Amino acid sequence: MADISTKRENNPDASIDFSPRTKKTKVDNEDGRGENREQAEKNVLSTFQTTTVLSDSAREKTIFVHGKFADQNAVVILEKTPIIEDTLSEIFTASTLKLDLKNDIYSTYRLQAPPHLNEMKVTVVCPATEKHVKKYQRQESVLVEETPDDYQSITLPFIQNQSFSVQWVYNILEKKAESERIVFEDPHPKLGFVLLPDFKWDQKQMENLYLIAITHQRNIKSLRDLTSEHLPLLQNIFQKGKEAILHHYSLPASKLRVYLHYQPSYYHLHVHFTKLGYDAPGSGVERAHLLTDVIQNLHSDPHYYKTRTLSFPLRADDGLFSQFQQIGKL
Ligand code: M7G
Repeated sequence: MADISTKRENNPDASIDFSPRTKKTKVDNEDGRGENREQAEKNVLSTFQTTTVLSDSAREKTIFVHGKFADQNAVVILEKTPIIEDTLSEIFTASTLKLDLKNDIYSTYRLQAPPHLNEMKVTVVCPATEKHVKKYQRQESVLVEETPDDYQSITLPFIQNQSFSVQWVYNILEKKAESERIVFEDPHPKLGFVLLPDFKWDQKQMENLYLIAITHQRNIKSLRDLTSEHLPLLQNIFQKGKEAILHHYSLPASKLRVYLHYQPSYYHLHVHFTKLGYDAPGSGVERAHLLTDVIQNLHSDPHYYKTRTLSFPLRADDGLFSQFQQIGKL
């Protein structure tokens, strides 16, 4: 879960002070390095004032809420966590149960599990920009076909001006945040990367395993920037990322979906590792590019991603949408 201490480091200018409600504890990394981590003591959400529900899903058991902490805009995401097999016997024995209906061989109940088996994952973005609010709002998308010229004249200037801050990425690379969560690191400045759990994954069960590999190189924005020159980097991420996941989680490469997003939300090259079979947000063909395909394409054409038309979904409230609309593409 993305804890609030991480958020605070991502937003060093944030004027909301969570610190009086937190305490420092000493935690040891696997390599024995001591490190301070802040643990939430009190419920910081108690001061959250809801403005609107941006989206929700009964199926996914999530709700995305826009609101405020004092005068700061925030997005709070609540997600009911999956039921873990290991906890079943405790759920069966230690819960209270109320019968809803009984009909022939069928009966339904409402169960109240002990609090520790009834957790929700909470993600807080504070202060949230207007772009964050839009990101989490339910919206229809349309598919855009972006030529290399469109990229140069429309997309590139747009993302140079208006993309999300990647400060959280630099915090990870510089060990200012989430250092205790790092699963593997190759420190090489050109070929290296940091592999760690994505903040969408609570790491409680393998079914929705989700890690990201973030490159140490800072000048590669996205798939569009990749050429055959980056093949050693991509192969290194693929090989060592798979090995680290096998070693750490005993999950073989054949159970992994390894891909890049185009367009990403954050323009610093990173690779997604998710468990095959988990319907991860953004794993559809309109946005996800398998790393194996990317490597092969760059082998057959060193400038493949510089010269191809690339499709991606765009939401109607995305600033880029109106730019493509102006040139008659949408
Ligand atoms: P993306 O393809 O740029 O955008 O992926 P997306 O969010 O639209 O998929 C960025 C990935 O980084 C996503 O899977 C996010 O869940 C993840 N992510 C974003 N933030 C702000 C953090 C963070 O602070 N920590 C970690 N560990 N992961 C993050």
